[in-house]
Amino acid sequence: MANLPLENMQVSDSIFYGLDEPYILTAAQLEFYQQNQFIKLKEVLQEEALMFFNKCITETVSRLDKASIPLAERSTYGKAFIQQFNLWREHAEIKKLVFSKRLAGIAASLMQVEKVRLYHDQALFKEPGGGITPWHADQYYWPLSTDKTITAWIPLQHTPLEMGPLEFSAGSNKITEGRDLKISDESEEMIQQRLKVTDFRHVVEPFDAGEVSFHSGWVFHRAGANRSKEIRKVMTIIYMDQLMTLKEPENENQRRDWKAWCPDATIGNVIDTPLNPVI
Ligand SMILES: O=C(O)CCC(=O)C(=O)O
Repeated sequence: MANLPLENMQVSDSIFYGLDEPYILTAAQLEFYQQNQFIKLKEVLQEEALMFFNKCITETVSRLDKASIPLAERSTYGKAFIQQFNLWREHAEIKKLVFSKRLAGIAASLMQVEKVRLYHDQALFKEPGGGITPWHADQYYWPLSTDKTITAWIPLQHTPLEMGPLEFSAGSNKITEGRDLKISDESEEMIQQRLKVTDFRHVVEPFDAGEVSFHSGWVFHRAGANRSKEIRKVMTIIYMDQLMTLKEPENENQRRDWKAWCPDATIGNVIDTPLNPVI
């Protein structure tokens, strides 16, 4: 595993202890998640930790990113963000964030499971001028047998509206129409129309530094374009119930995900592989 030089970066040990300190959720917060299938939580990460991981993750994404296609020539999906995966395997410090017991504890409490297992992580960097992330539900991509899945969306800086923070359609996991759509112009249009018909609240808010959101695999979400001059840097960690089993893939994307995130897993069995540790 490469340990990149983090020049001039003095960090106190407290940021690493902080990663494992419990974050106590109130009964009202747990109830909110049950109702809406997403939640935004403030002060999950300290400012110093955020600056440190911003630097580690930025360096790692720059090292791995080979795509140099100009924005204008990319598809809607390609314009939405630069994407790099499983950074925990690339950098020892990033592994500490991905394996944070504080984040995993929140995920387990919200999903009401005893422990969570890692599905994978991904960095999502929306460039200045980068386009929208169309409406979608993540679980369309996942060959996972239950809905006990959750993503921690961790902005690595304060994220005002003009940068394109994550937006949620509160409680929209209740509708099944649109679940079969991959991220595309079609998903943006069809899901937007469907969500308008029902009274789901569309939540569009900035994120403070240190604020983290959690959303379930079937809740619809999107993000606006990045109209700022800065890159919108986000790290995500995708967790599943430790007892999650692999299902027969239902589309090509699920087959691809199986190969990429849990190639040693077998259909019908718990996804207990070296790439999917319990945290
Ligand atoms: O960061 C974005 O623009 C979209 C993120 C997303 O869809 C997700 O984390 O599930």
